[in-house]
Amino acid sequence: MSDRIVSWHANPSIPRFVPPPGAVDAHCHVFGPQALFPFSAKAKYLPEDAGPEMLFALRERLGFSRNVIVQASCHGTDNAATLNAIAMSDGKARGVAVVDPAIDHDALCRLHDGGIRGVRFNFLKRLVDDAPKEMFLELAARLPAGWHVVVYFEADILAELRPFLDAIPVPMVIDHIGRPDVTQGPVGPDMQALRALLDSRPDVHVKVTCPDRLDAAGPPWDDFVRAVAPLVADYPDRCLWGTDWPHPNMQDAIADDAALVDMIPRIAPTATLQRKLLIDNPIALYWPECAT
Ligand code: 0GY
Repeated sequence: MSDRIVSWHANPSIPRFVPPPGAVDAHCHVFGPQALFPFSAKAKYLPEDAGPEMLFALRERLGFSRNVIVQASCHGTDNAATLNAIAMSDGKARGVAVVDPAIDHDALCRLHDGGIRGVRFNFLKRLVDDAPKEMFLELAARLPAGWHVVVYFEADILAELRPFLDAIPVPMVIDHIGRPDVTQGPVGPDMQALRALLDSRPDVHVKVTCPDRLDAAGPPWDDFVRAVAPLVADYPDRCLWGTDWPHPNMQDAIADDAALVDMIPRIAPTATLQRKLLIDNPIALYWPECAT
């Protein structure tokens, strides 16, 4: 593989929007540092280091209180970098792991002790070699109590995935809105299919993240706002928000993280919606012992 990639803004601005105290960035990653935590031999991209100190400095700069660190595909199923970041966070981070579906109970318990509260099932072919549905379901049925499953897929395979998703026996979080075509607007086929999934059971949540990935028109990402604000209004208890820092694979359209934060009041215009999106909903999934 060639040169290591930088996919994040070197010097993000200060956002205009001030998150409420206690706000959670519920989707971010760490890369390495590689000297301590080598990338997977199966990694589909090779990033520069973006370690915990950088993540926590960004958290402070953007006005957030906690992070949910999602194991990035470049680290494969070795969660050491994610666990290291959680351990360095003074209790301000928890995580989502990517595991070999054959993982045993003791290893799951060790992940729990390290702050992991879910596993991610990734169906993007450009990121992972295989996604064994039967093995994922077997694993989902024996996750530690209180854990959930995070699923990453693109809208064009949602119909095909529905039997699998419907069979997941624990709460589920959909990454990046299930990657709809936001130019279809709030009631296009992609959003209708996602809403049908949300309507099918009460324990499906959705990350309303990544305008930079999903809205090819670029800032100010108006198509994203048009498609997503109604979803937040209609499912206020099911939505989560995150920066997606350090924005894997986004090196050709690097967003200022402050501009991403300033999207929050455009998709969640009231203080009540913002509190649910940034505090109540992520706290219930990742720090349930702190839920009020
Ligand atoms: C994201 C999205 C991407 C990458 C990963 O684990 C990953 O490498 O999730 C992507 O390339 O779409 O959530 O960061």
